[in-house]
Amino acid sequence: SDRNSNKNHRHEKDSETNVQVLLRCRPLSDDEQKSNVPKVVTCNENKREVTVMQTLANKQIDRVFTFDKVFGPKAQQRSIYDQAIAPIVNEVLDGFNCTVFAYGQTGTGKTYTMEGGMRTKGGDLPAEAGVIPRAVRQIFDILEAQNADYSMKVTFLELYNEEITDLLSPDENSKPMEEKQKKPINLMEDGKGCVFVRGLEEESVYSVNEIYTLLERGASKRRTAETLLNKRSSRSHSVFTITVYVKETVIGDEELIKCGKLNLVDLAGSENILRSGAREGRAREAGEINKSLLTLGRVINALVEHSPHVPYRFTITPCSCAVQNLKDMYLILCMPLGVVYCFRDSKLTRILRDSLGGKTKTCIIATISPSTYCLEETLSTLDYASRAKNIKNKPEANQK
Ligand code: ADP
Ligand code: ZZD
Repeated sequence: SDRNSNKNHRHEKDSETNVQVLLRCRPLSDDEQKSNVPKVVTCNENKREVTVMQTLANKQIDRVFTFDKVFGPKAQQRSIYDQAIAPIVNEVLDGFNCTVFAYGQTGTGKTYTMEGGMRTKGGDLPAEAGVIPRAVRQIFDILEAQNADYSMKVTFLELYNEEITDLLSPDENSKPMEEKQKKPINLMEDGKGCVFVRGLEEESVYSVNEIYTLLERGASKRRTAETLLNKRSSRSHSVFTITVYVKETVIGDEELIKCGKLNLVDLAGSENILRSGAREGRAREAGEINKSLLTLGRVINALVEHSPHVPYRFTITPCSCAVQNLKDMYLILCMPLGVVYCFRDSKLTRILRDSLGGKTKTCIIATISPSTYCLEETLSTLDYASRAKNIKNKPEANQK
């Protein structure tokens, strides 16, 4: 019936699009294979289904989930990119803002999917290259084929404990610790409520190799931070943003600049949601978070079913943030992690507000492991990703 009403109200709803949700299951690692770790996940790419085998009270109960696209353990980086991401990048060049999130438990392939394996010598893309280097390549290829008049900027940041690190700022490793001048990075809001990151290195880039060199800087900077604080990457988010400006040739004197932005986000491990609270001796709060999760689930269902009574008035611990309107709901729904981190005032949601407020095309890549030892987290990822399928955005092209 939802479909029908969409058709009948075309004039109102025709620019609405659902958030795209893709599911990727990684293969068992060599070690897991050697020790015969049982697999509990099977993927049917044609039917776009993932089946999880679960044994409850000696009975096998299968759970089946459907997504916009499903990529099994054999799926190559290139095929995921070509099928799911390339169309999004085309939209960026048409002047839309697009955001791709990787969401999932640590070790399931978020970074592998977004960044990929090592860079090789020469300009060619390695087969292991992930979404970021492929998107960079595609954007340049298209602009060059069109002989377009364009300019481009990239930023790359890491968010850890509500603190932003600029992954592109010039290397300060040569200086002793005391002399390292940390440039303050702040979130600022302009008069129109647009959020921008002040103090972030914004590099204008002119070639694929130039961006790859910047990525190298970012990757090594992150590795340095990682050795200083173990396991940082599982608890931090990274956001790589490309902004493209293309000059349109218009008949007559008018000059239009089309602007598109692509955010590629590698979220913190989803397992941090509930465990971190308990581990830090906040078990009581963890219980409250659970309660909030349930309430959040009810809100989502009400929204999805267009129920007249939406129980908006709930609070999220530990930050106690009441969701007051639909826009805020989007922020939280677009990012399941949001239940703990991402409220109106979290930095991640503020940075991405522009992209999550409804005008952006959003794609979530949920990553899972096939191993029986990950079963619980896998089900939680699948549940969240399934719910995210129901979020609607209303993309609008930018024009300057
Ligand atoms: P996460 O970012 O979710 O913590 P990683 O991207 O670091 O996970 O992946 C964990 C390990 O599994 C890495 O060694 C990575 O190379 C490997 N891996 C993940 N996904 C795949 C895949 N689809 N194919 C092959 N190896 C993978
Ligand atoms: N995942 C690798 C980086 C890591 O954690 O080190 S792969 C891609 C996107 C963002 C940052 C780095 C990369 C990456 C890379 C590897 C080594 C040196 C520089 C950059 C990469 C992979 C393939 C093509 C281009 C860049």
